[in-house]
Amino acid sequence: MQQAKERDVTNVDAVVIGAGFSGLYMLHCLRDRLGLDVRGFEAAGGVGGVWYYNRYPGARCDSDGFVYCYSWDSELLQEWEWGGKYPVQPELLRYLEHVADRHDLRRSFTFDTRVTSAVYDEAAARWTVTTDGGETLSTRYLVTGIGHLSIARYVPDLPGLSEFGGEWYHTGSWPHEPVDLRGKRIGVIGTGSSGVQCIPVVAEQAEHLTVFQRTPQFSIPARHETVDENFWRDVKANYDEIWAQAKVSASGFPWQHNGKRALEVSDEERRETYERLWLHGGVRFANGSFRDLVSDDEANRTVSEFLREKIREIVKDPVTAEKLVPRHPFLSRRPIVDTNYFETYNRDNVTLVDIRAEPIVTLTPAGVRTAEAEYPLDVLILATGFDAVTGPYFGIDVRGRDGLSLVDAWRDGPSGYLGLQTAGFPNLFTVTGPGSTLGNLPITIETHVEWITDCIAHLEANGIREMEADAAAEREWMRQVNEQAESSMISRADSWINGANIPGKQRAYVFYFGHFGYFRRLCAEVAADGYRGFVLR
Ligand code: N01
Repeated sequence: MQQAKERDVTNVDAVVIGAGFSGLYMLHCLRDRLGLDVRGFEAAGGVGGVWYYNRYPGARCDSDGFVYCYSWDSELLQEWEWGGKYPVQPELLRYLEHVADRHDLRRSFTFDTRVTSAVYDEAAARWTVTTDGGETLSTRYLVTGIGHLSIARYVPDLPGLSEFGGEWYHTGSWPHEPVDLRGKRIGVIGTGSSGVQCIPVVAEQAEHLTVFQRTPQFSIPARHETVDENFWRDVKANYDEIWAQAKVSASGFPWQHNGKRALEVSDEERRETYERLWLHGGVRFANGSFRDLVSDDEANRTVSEFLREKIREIVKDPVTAEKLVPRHPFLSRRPIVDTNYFETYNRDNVTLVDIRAEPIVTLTPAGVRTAEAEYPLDVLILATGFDAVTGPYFGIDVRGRDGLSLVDAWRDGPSGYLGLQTAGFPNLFTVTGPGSTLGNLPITIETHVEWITDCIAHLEANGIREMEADAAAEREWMRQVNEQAESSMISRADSWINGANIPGKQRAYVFYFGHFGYFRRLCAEVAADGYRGFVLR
């Protein structure tokens, strides 16, 4: 499609930022389904989003692979062969690269190019978008597909880091060339999903691994062996039903909780339920048992205690086991799925340092010095997470109506109406933006991408120039987001989910922790009701 150029400004219908799960599908929908003139920009050298950057040893998804993919390409669902229950990063990257090639998406993206600013021109009802490649575009619609944890990796202010004589890496921007860890003394700081995934793999290669843990975590074994050829045959034969179930489920997976409260059944039945799901493994343990684990303290205590016991059973040294037992409730942080995580602490070449009891004083040229000892290291791995949500958004200088900057608009915390738009920024759509659900992400992303596609088709067909969230509707939605979070376990712990992982960051609930199926239905109803809660002019 020919793009109009005026005085070095390229005019297009839509700009999509990001080439991960969100951006790839968004671009496909706008370009190939609506026939719009669309340009995509991606800061990385290729497609993949988080799967482009997170190449650390052991990186894999923690949603079951058979539903951690697009549902919209039914032929691909039949053709694609996942290597296992929870696909590894190279496989996920290959999948997204394959999707990009299969739908000829790369030609519409400019890679290695970051969008630096987006300024709304009210008179023209258009966005002026500039990139670090020196390009300026004028577009009617701007859509962000930048995720929550894309590139804003968090490196804590560790005293002496610049003095450290070895190599150090952050899991979220792992080098593309292999890092040889064999025979080396390695340290890992951080035991979130990234740390828990990489620690067992690193332990197998290291001469010695020292894990510096601030907060112990619950983690569920993946149990890769529970899927076999029959499982895959079954999945492929039943995909329609699988997606239908996932779309009405609580968190985007094709199963429901069992409908019961944890304390309404006998101790035996409760124990048997947890044991069965523990043997099944993976996220189903978190969202496939009793319905009140996330909302009721007493119910939650039963599952948290079950998991604490499992850690004590697996880890042979009782002192190490006790250090690994979390005090916060299960589900107050995002659930983690592991492959041999707790078992790793039974290895002779692994040491666990509880840095709350023995704080890190400084890094030295030779390693890490704590209040009690010196730990010599050749390599330090920081699995210390991300400046979530605001990190990726504030990396772009976004200015809406009356020059309002996104940084100012979100001074009290990120905000959005159904995660789709935020007041003051017309024709800016945010795929899984603030106020969206967080569960099995590909299906949440599809929900948003398809909604935005239908919405833009509606605006085009009806000659509507501008659309934005109504400020009052957005406030009311964020009130519900907060209320839901406050009444759930997620309010009982600090983490990236409420901004508490970054010192000095405004704490805020950004995600809707209610029922995913309800959220999908609500989005559809709002659209059917003439885009209730949005201003169209
Ligand atoms: O980051 P995190 P992550 N000194 O913020 C510790 C997704 N994900 O990259 O708990 C010492 O969870 C911090 O300690 P504490 C997934 O949604 C998905 O692991 O704050 N330690 C914590 O242990 C996940 O939830 C996959 O006390 C410090 C760790 O660093 C999200 O990404 C794979 C510290 C950070 O954990 C983030 O996970 C990986 C300091 N100064 C990630 N600062 C999939 O499989 C921080 N820590 C899809």
